[in-house]
Amino acid sequence: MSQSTGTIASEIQRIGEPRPSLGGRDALRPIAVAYKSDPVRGAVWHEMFQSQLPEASFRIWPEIGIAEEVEYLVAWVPPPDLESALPNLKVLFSIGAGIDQLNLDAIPPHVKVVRMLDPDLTRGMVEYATLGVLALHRDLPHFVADQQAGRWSHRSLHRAVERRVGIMGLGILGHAVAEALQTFGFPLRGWSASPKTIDGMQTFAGLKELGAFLSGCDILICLLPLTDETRGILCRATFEQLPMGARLLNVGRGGHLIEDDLIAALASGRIDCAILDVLQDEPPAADHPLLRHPQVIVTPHIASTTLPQAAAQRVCRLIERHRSGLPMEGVIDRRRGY
Ligand code: NDP
Ligand code: OXD
Repeated sequence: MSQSTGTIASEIQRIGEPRPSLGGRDALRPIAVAYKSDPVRGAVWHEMFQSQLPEASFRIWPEIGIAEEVEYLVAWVPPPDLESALPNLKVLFSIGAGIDQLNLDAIPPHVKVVRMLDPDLTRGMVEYATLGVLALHRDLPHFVADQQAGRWSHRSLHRAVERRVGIMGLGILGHAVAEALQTFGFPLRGWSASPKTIDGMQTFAGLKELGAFLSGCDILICLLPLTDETRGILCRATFEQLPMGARLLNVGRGGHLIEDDLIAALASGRIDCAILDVLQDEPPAADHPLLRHPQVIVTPHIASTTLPQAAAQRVCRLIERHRSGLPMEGVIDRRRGY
């Protein structure tokens, strides 16, 4: 399967590239990097910086020393008063692949925002999405419910070639998931913002083609970023355009799904069963109706994650590129919001 834009392969290649030499004025300037996230993972980041970018002073929040020196921030969520807290910030590295947790309006326009692209994160998502699609295809949510109720009941087997799988979001993750699913023989289709040509996959783009896309999804996977355009996209109107008894895998964000609409669609049979890795509120309340729903399997936002070693190594290489005036991969487009 090939795509017109370079994705994972080019990412892996770039991480392995030799370190660019730091030239010009920047070579002499000390590098101060602040880290504001889980401190246990932060200790691993610190060690990696010591070995990978020893010239950098790595500071774990809130012990960041002289704030004016900090030009790079690694964070899941930056401080709300970012502009005054780090007045000389140049780059904000998000620890996540998604950046919907950031308030872009509060980040000064000259600060570049870079999301996490990581081959291990992609591999993790491929594993989870494959697991989820096979589980939905083979009726696992029903068998789990049967077991819990002490029932032993058979269901008829469907061939993968009879189960059409549709992926919303054909970015780094959606494309990698499509490649993996192709080996099982599922007919694949995908939907993105801009038109794409991908071997072995029927593609659709934009709201105009959403209905045509949905009408052929027996299993729908959501791998979209959460933006103003995609918030609440998994709603009644969307479910009504799916074939009756379709199945849903949400590995995007909880904000994509209108949870009450899913509960209604499960009750009406419009949606047969679902696997959700993300929910509106994380963690959800203990009595959240989807947690105990017999047609739903929920996992606690673990589909994939970045290992701190690889993430830190990646950020070291990106800082070197930035200081050498080279472009960095993963810089988000603020206008699009992803
Ligand atoms: P990318 O930015 O590489 O890809 C996003 C894709 O979504 C692109 O194909 C884009 O279209 C498409 N898209 C965006 N907006 C729209 C829209 N309005 N209509 C149609 N298509 C749209 O993202 P990734 O693949 O790296 O990641 C996707 C998401 O996965 C993340 O944003 C995050 O929310 C989620 N995620 C979840 C994890 C988990 O553990 N559950 C872990 C990591 C990520 P186009 O190509 O035309 O731009
Ligand atoms: C991410 C996530 O976006 O963990 O990286 O969901």
